[in-house]
Amino acid sequence: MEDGKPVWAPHPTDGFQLGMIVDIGADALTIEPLSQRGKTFLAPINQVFPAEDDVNKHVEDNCSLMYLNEATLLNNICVRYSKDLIYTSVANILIAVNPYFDIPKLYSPETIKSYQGRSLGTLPPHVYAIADKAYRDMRVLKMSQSIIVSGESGAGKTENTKFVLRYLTTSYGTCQDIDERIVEANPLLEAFGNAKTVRNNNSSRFGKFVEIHFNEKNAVVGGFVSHYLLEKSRICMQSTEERNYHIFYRLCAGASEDIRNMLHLNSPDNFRVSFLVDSGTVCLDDFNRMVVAMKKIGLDDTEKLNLFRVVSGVLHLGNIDFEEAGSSSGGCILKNQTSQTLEYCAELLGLDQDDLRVSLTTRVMLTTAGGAKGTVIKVPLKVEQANNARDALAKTIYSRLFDHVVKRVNQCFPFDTSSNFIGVLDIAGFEYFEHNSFEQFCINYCNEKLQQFFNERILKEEQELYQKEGLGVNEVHYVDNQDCIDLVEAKLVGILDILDEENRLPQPSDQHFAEAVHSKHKDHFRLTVPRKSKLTIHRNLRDDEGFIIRHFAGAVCYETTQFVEKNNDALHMSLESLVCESKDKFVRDLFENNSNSKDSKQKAGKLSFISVGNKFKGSSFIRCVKPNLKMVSHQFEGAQILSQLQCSGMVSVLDLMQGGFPSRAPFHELYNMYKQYMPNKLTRLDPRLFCKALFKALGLNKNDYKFGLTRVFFRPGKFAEFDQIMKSDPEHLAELVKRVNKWLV
Ligand code: AD9
Ligand code: MG
Repeated sequence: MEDGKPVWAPHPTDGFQLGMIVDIGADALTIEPLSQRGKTFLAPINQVFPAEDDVNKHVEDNCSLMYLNEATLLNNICVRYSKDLIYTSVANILIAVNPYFDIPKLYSPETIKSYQGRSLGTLPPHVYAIADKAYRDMRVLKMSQSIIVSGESGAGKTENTKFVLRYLTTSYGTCQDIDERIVEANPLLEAFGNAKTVRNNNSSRFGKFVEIHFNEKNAVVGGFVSHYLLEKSRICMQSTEERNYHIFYRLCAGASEDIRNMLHLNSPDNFRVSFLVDSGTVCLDDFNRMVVAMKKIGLDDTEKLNLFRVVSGVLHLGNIDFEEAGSSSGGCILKNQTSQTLEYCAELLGLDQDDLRVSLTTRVMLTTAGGAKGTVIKVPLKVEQANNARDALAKTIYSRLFDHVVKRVNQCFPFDTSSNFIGVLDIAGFEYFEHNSFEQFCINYCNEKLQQFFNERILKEEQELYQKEGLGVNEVHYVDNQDCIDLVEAKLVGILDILDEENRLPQPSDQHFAEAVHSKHKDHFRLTVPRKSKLTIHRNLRDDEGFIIRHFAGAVCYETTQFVEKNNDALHMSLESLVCESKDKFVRDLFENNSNSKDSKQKAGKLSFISVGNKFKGSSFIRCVKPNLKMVSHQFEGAQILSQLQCSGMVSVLDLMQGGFPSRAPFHELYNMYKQYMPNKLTRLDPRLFCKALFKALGLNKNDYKFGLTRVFFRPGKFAEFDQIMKSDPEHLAELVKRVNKWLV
């Protein structure tokens, strides 16, 4: 950064603002904003970045900017977004800003055609360019590929995933039917796995990995979907202005009268406030769209009714309420004994009414007391315990149903053999809210693993590019996050194992768990006690109420209340055997493979595909960005976009790239940029020689740049320095030309 040149300095809402450095202190700079001359403010040195000469210029790949830093990245994305150019790349990583409106022709069949077979970088950045790269790499390298789509809720992950799937199936599919099914599986999965939240009206509450399989001729033969971490708590409780899974409302509003009578459904308003709060408006079209999708993927009426029946059963289950029994037993009974709720619920789930009532209000225990070892006794449950039992049952049934939907979807695009596949991962990005619980802990752990994968890949790609271009540079240094991953997943001492251990205690408690975490990791760099920490703004928690983890994307304070319960979502014995012995075969089958995984690492969504990461030769990354919280078009909220770039690891990737040669310019571009300043003799050379001669004459420091086969690579900031020399005063330039001439002789 030099005197008299504008810099990017922090701005509370825009992220960055242009300003001039007017004074340099020990660790802060005094900045005068360009927009408010005469006023100054202080900014930490590490948050002030050099700006490009022309801040209105935009580039398709951020690496062709003279300065690659978080401020120029944000500005470039902003300038492009204002022109409805939502895709931008940073080397091979695609950044996608959600436009919140349909940009004409952006996804048209013509656009699809235009990207087929074209190398990355030859056309403007697009999700199709990434999809085609994956396809071509798969074909050439004969290796499966993955595309990892991430971003916060509402950033456009699911939409971009769908564009990738549609692109691949329409471009490289053969059999109409399978292609259509792969695309049509989405409305069905979304009906059962998506819900309206404050962040997104159609928020996916599960992660998925969709594989498109190809035969040896590289044509689509089938697909496979894996899912992770369905949010179960939503089934029984939703935050204000949020809703339960779409299917509940659609079924109540859209099903024919016959079906509604059969399932004893009236309107969503008749259901328990805590299961279906805010019924909102339900569009009939949504139901019809879902039914069409079911038909297209081959579900017959029986199967459809099976799904509807269980959903209704869960709804009626939610209507069951308890009150104190009023006897000395301390137990509870069903409220409103006259209502038919219990009857309906039992009927729909194929259970015996009395068995269901007993199982909800008592639990079976084996006593070991008084020598009468192994005696079975029925312990009455308190109201709260019965509520918990009911909720646990609802959650278990619904999540089993969701497993079934995914399994069923997979049956509709089967394949016998496949040579390779392209997998697309659509999973929630790094999250931190005012209150963070077990769900955020699991998501962030996943993201921590993904970040490691991301870093390793990008690092590798950088190194491969350097190698391909013959740079003779192999090392790029960066900070890795293995210590954070270990903190969570290490054997015995990792937080997940500590939690499992807690679950095995006779009287597990959240407090004891939190204390155990702190005592096992007293001086861990990544872990802090909430009370003492200056790391983040959070509620005042005691050590036994939570912990703070310093993630790659920032510090998050987790409140540990309910960690134990959420980790152990097993049903109590009597409920478990009740549903396993349902008279309804469909319900029974849902519980067939009853290997309810007790391993928290699996539950936390340890992404199996990462563990088999070596199977993939290549991975592409799409980082989705949400432009504003209002979910409207044409509004760019810089500061919160900057924070998303940090959370998605983009900023740390910029840091990683700074360890190498982040700015690149092809020879012909440099030639075109500077030929006007150079003598004719030089411009007659081909672009590569032109550049060689020029750099030689300038006497640039050899460590600052490298010549590759097709382009020049610059150390951070050196491209701009070079540019400045080239555009310096005429006297200097004349001197330069003389030197070039001398060198050419
Ligand atoms: V969540 O983590 O599942 O809550 P996503 O998946 O990141 O979230 P989603 O893809 O569902 O977000 O996008 C949210 C909404 O933004 C969509 O329903 C569309 O209305 C809108 N959207 C997203 N991408 C595009 C786009 N490329 N063009 C137009 C878009 N609209
Ligand atoms: Mg989604």
